[in-house]
Amino acid sequence: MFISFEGIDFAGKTTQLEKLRAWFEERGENVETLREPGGTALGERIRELLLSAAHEDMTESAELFLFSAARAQLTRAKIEPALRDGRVVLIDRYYDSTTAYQGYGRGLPLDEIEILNRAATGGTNPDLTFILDLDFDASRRRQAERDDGATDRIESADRDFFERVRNGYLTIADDEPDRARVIDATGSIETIHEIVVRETERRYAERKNS
Ligand code: Z5A
Repeated sequence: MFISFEGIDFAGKTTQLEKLRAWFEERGENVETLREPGGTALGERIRELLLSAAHEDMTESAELFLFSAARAQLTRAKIEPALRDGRVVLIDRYYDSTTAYQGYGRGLPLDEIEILNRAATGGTNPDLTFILDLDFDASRRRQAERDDGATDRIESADRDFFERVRNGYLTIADDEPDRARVIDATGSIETIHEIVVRETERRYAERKNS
């Protein structure tokens, strides 16, 4: 199975991914956990370029191509081999992040993004995507509780940007109800985990029977 976690920053993606990893491992599954951008040596270098505040002048299309390049590398080098080996792949962000952030957020043409997403992934799509839905104020409250207080290049965008991104995710979920499941990210960590597990079990059973 291939499962992605999406949502604005501080929605709790990493927290839920780790809990689902533990759940699969308790069931004897071999799990690969990955994140975007990153997950390969090249991808981690691209991540540094993308998030560094030193690149304030990065153009929107350069940003789009860098995210796509990191994804192409990760898909070929890690995701496809892991799926071929029968491992479960859990990923913190995948191509929906590009649709939400560069498409709905930055306003780049969605049809062009769709073509790039397909080229970068070669059609390797998640079986299931959890969209953790959180509003901007709640995200910033969680950020304020974080110790280091550091803000990367993308986190420093304004409220309107993050509201467009959030609404973009909700549109993706409306467009693809079979794959994408929206979860209210203000619930407790345990409540959200229970929803994630329930939905995963349902999809897991469907796949076994198909
Ligand atoms: N980006 C893009 O623009 N285009 C793309 O194609 C891709 C990415 C792939 C990557 O950032 C940035 O790149 C990101 C999108 C953009 N920018 N933004 N903004 P990243 O990978 O460094 O980080 P992130 O994914 O945005 O956020 P994060 O800080 O890793 O957040 P998270 O994984 O969603 O949350 P968390 O680490 O699990 O939890 C955050 C805190 O909240 C932590 O203290 C938790 O204990 C707490 N938490 C978690 N769940 C709860 C609940 N349920 N209640 C209360 N508190 C909670």
